Formats: sequence, structure tokens, C-alpha cells
Amino acid sequence: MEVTTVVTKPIAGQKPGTSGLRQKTRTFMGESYLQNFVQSVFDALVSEGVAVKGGTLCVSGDGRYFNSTAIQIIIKMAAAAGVTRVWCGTGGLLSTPAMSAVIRTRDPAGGAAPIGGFILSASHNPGGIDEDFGIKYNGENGGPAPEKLTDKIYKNTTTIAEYKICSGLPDVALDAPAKHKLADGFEVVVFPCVEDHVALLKKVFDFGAIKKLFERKDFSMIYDSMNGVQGPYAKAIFYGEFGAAPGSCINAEPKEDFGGHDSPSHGHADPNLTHAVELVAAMGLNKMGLPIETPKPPPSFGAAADGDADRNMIMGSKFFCSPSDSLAVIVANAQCIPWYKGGLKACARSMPTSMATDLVAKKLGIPFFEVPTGWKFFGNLMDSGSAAFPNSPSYIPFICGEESFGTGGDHVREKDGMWAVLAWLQILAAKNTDPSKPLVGVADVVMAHWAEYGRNYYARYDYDGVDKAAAEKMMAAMVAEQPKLIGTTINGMTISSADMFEYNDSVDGSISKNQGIRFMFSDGSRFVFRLSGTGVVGATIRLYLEKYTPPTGDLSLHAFDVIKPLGEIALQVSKLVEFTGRTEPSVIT
Ligand code: VG1
Ligand code: CO
Repeated sequence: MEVTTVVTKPIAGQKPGTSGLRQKTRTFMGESYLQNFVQSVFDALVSEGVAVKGGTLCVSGDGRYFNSTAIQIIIKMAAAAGVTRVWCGTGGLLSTPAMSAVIRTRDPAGGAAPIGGFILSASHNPGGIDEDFGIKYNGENGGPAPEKLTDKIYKNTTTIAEYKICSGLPDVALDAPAKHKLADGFEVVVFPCVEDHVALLKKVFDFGAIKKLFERKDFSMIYDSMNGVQGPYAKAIFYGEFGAAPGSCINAEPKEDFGGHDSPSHGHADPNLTHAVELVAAMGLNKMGLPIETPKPPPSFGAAADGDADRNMIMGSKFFCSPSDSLAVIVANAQCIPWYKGGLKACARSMPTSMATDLVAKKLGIPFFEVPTGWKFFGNLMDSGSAAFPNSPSYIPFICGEESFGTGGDHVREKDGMWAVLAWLQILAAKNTDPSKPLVGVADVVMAHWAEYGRNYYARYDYDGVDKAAAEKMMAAMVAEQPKLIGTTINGMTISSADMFEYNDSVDGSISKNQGIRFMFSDGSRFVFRLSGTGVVGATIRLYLEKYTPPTGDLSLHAFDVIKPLGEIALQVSKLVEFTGRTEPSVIT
């Protein structure tokens, strides 16, 4: 096996963001772009003492344009780095949570356990030669590389002078399970992409109980895989395990462009009211979440996933469950899920996620954590048997989530779109054991939750493609103004505190600064500004708005209406229109 050393030069801008490196696909296809990054990862791993030589490495992606080409390149570079075995999902496909499951649970079959894996995905960003591509590295715990490692990787990309590749190796057929021995001491194993994830989910949930729910005449569902990677998983679980009616799985064929511009989602495999157009209409809502006329009653349950299937959207018949509420409901009902039978040990949310989960944690009397946006911070908590949980065994039953349609538990170290849907189905199964009683649906469960805890009205405004310098100036100006604004009253609402969120990781002692500007009001409302770390062009400003109403208040209003006055205060404080020239958000979710 001949190793070729190729001379290269650093390429600017290869800094991983909230979730790996994302760029235009054509940039990734450019000379050495992917190779420089992959070599920088290998070099960082070696300097961290990871046994790359002789190791097993997993490589797969969400099936977007350039997925298979990138896999073939990485296989050849892995061989050159001394990796002895590469694992690949069939079709080069693995969802983000499935990759985490594979790294954590796949039988090493006498070989070395995996050192980690490359996930080729730009998540919900559109795919195609003129759209976006991405790559991220997950470590041996199955979770995203911590900042310490991504910083090292980035540093390597700024000094790289050469990369190594076994360019003489043949391309590997990825379409069917097989073991390909490509050279002495180097093999590629292709395995069914759904195998490990489905097996793990069967340990977390009681599939038999969920199947009984599907057997009810008054239960029906629709699941939109949005032509992302979830299709094979959805079919294996909903048709294969639960016997769902034909037509329950829509857009279940992974496509390189997620259906492209002419599809109902315009190629945005992003499960929200704006982009999951087909599902939302089938469930009887418009993109504002308001009920519409439907020719026949909508299914009782609806859900969708994003391109790499780590996100989820939960709906009932003519009802949208916000991701923050979904997290709080799952935490409150965790005892319905076999994995959590012994009791939840802790829960967590990202800072901008609504505070609905805090109320549940308080009532359950379990530790609760507020971490910065992005999944890597949750993983640290789950993995610590020590600092954050002094008297805990290493197994920590844990549930966490984000407002951005991400929810998950400690079975993997990524958010897991399928897990969230199964969690809901398990809760519904537990509440619908008597077939003679009318079906308790998503709306019933959520409204009962509000009646008990009150409702955290919530919405997020996104301003996409804003001039980066203008966005940064706006943020800096707001930080400077913050101390002066505390105690002032705007439109009848008093700012009680304001700060820039900073996270002190109790597990590894690391500090993450600049994680979002917060304004809290005396009535418990708040708004938060932060800049996205996953965008490819310009900057995306995210404005998160939240207003709490106690159980005695009006719980049946439309969230977008309730938070609008707060949005106006946020625009006044931030001077967003003046700084960016933008008068309307691009998307409200
Ligand atoms: C966004 C979301 C964040 C999520 C991240 C990755 O990040 O806000 O909650 O963890 O995407 O999700 P940002 O920095 O753009 O706000 V995924 O499904 O795109 O991997
Ligand atoms: Co995603």
C-alpha cells in the first residue's frame, strides 16, 4: 500500500462552528480543501495521543451531494494515516445519532474499538453542488469533538504543509454490506446503516407497547424524512417494527439535494413550520401554526426529521408542539420510557431554550443544567461520573434538548430525531392503554402539561444572510449598553438583569465566553440575541423570545402573538433595523 505525500498550503476559514465545518459544496470540492481538514484532524488526534495507527474509524454521511466522493477520499487518507479498518453504513449513509450509536455500541468483532468517526453533513442546510456541505469529527464517546480538539484542528489547518493519501487504492462499493480487504492490514467494512441505531433504540423503548398504539383504529401517523438520511430508519421502524399503514412515511428516499428547489420544502430538510410544508399541511396547519381546512381529519400524530436526522418536529392533529415544550413534556413523563424507569438523574437545556424544563426539574427535584448552544456541552455532563454528579455511578440517565428542534438522551452523545419521536410515541402509548377510551393525543398531553406548570410562550426570529460586520457591531453595541439598561422600563416592561452568557463547564473546567446576550424582565420574560455558528454566507442573527404565563393565566393564545410586544422591545434595544437594514425576520419558528 503506497502512501503518497501531497504538498499543500493552508486554506483560510477552516474553523469548525457550532457543529463542524460547513461551506459551499464547491469549496469542499476545491483542491485540497477536504484533504487539508481531514489531515488536520488526524494530526490533532495523534498529538492528543489517540491511537490512529491500528485503529478503527467510522465514515459516513447524510447522503447529500459529494457524500460518496468525500467518503472515498477519507478512506484513502485513513489508510495513509495507519488506520487498519474503516466502517461505513450502506450507501455511505449514517444519520448523526446513528453514527454516535455505531461508535458507542457496534461490536468491534475482534478488532479495535472505533477511535471515532467523520460525519459528512451540513445538517438542515440545503444540499447540492451549489448548496452546502459539511464535515465533523466525533470522538470515541460518540459525541462531537470538544472545543479543545476543534481548536487544535483549526490551528493545524493554518500551518498544514502536506497531506498523506493512498491514492492507488480502488474505490469501495458502498451499496451493499460487505468486507473489502483493500490491502494487507487495511479493510473497509460496509454494514446495514440502520442496524446499530435501531438495536439501541429497542433497548431504550418498549417497542411492543408502541406497536399496540399503532393497532388502535383511532391512531394514525405521518412521518416526513424530508428526503434526508432518515428514510431508511423511518421505514425500518414505522413499517418494519410497528406495521404503520402504507403512506405513513413520506419523502423517505434520501436524495442528494433533499428534493431540490422545486420540492415543497425547497430543499430545506429542516423540520419546522416553515420548511416541513407537506407534513404541516397534512396535519392541518399553516406555516404560522394556525388551523386550516383539510379534506379529511389529519392523522393523530405527525413528525419530521432534518437532513442528518438529529432534529425532530412533533405535531398532533392541527397542533404544533414547540421543541422547548416537547423537551419539558418528555422530561416530565420520562418514567413512561423503560430506559428511565429507575428515575431521571438530571436534565439540561441550551441557554436560549425556553425555561419550561427548569420548572419540571424543580418539581422532580433533579439537577438541572443550562449550557451553551450545541450538543457538545451535554455530552460532557453525561460522561462525567464525577464533577457534575459527585455521588453518581458512571451511567447517568439524562434528557436534554434545544429550542432548535433537537432533543435526546444519554443512549448516544448526539441529539436524536428518532429518539424524540419514539419518546412521544411511548408517552402516548402509556396514556392510551384502554382501547375503549378516546385517544389521548399530543395536544391533550401538552395542554395538561401547561395546566400543571404554566406555559412558556416562545418564538425565535432568524435574520439570515446579514452583513457580518454589521451584525457584530450590533452585538458589541448591545453589550456596551447592557449595564445602563438594567432597571429601566420600556413599553411597560422592566429589565431586571442583562448579561452576556458565559459557561463554566463543571466537568472539565473550561470556560466558553460570548454565548449570547440575555435580557431578563421583572415578570420572568426574556429575550436573547446570538449569532449563528452554522451559517455559510454572511451572519445569521437569532433572536429568542419568551414570556411565561402561570396555570391561572390564558394558556390558549398563539405564541407568535404573545411574544410580539417583547420582540418590539428587543428590536428597540438592539437597533437591529438601524444596524442591518432588515425590517422582517427571514424565518419565525
Ligand atoms: C444551530 C442551532 C443549535 C444546534 C446547531 C446544530 O446552531 O441553533 O441549537 O445545535 O444548529 O444543529 P447555530 O449556531 O446556527 O444557532 V444541526 O441539526 O444543524 O447539526
Ligand atoms: Co441536524
